[in-house]
Amino acid sequence: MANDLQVTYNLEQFRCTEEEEEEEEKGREEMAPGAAPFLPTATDEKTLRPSFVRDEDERPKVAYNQFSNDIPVISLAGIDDEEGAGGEKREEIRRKIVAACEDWGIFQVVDHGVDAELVSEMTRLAKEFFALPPEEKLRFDMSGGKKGGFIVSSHLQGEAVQDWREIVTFFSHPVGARDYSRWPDKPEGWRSAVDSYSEKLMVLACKLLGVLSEAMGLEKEALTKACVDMDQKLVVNFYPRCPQPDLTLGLKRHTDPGTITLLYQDQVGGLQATKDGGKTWIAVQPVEAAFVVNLGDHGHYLSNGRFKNADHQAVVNSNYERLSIAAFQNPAPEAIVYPLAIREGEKLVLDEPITFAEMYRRKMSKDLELAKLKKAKEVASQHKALNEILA
Ligand SMILES: O=C(O)CCC(=O)C(=O)O
Repeated sequence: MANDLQVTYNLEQFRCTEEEEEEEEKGREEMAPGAAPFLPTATDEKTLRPSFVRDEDERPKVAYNQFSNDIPVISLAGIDDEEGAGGEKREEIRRKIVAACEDWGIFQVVDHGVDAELVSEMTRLAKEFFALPPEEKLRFDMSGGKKGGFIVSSHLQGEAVQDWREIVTFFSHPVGARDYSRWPDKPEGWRSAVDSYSEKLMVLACKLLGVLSEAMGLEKEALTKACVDMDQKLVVNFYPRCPQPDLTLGLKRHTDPGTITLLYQDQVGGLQATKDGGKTWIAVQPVEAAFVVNLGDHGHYLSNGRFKNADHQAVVNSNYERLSIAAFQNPAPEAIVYPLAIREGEKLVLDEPITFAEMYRRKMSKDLELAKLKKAKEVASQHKALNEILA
């Protein structure tokens, strides 16, 4: 299962260590020393800039709106029922969630208890923010490893290609570590909407982790406790219309490093998942008022690989802009990553207990190695082609 980590992860998803921030900073500086960043929302260029053009093997294979029904939509009505009277509902929910986690590591939930008005307020405010002039958004520029704010794409050291998106990141939990100076103050009301959204999503995440804990034969709080003081990061993704969507991605293929991610997406479509390392893809059907739930690497390891870590990406299109809001529920950096339940006949997916910070560091360096290897292969094949021409 360790090779599930072969996919790339975007740095904005995690409360990173100082060392990682330095790496990120270096990466950004290498990309554009001192230059004003290019904003995809602020251009009507008819062709993509080379920095956004992906290698052929990474380009979209399925259209943004060629939807599949493979990912189950699960009603959470009855999730709070206790054992005994009414407990069958919770049991049924658990069964469906487990089946989805063993299959794709992805499912959608409805009847989840998060107020539809709050979600629509969040999306309204987010859209208004991304429509602001560049200088307003760049007041909250997150580059240089700042703890939250606005940024274009994501750019890891060693990663050559940019994602076609703009994002705002709020480090929302632990609450005591919030830095409100990094939370955009426009449009009016956004901070307080984010505040409420963060709380509601934290509650929902804990409920889902409760169900998964029980499915692993553990007490309801086991997964939450394994996160120590659970982190939450909200990332608002805005994918502008793209002039050449076949050549690029809104967000490159990755698994999330944390425990679970709750993703709200609008009705446009763009989220895609793969089970075979990116050879084939399905486009997740947007469902009104649903959250997409993705299992992350931490959840995958704690279940000893029983639950898949969702391998996914976002594609863009030339017809519509798209908005999604991800709530990344991560363990604290010092939380120990090691299987909590091992079923008969299973081999351990980890050799030793490690901290989440260490798990993340290994993931990053593996990604970096893979990026370098890919680059080296490309150069070798270019040399070969040149030699053949010159021969
Ligand atoms: O926008 C999407 O559909 C995917 C977002 C995502 O995977 C992420 O933010 O990590």
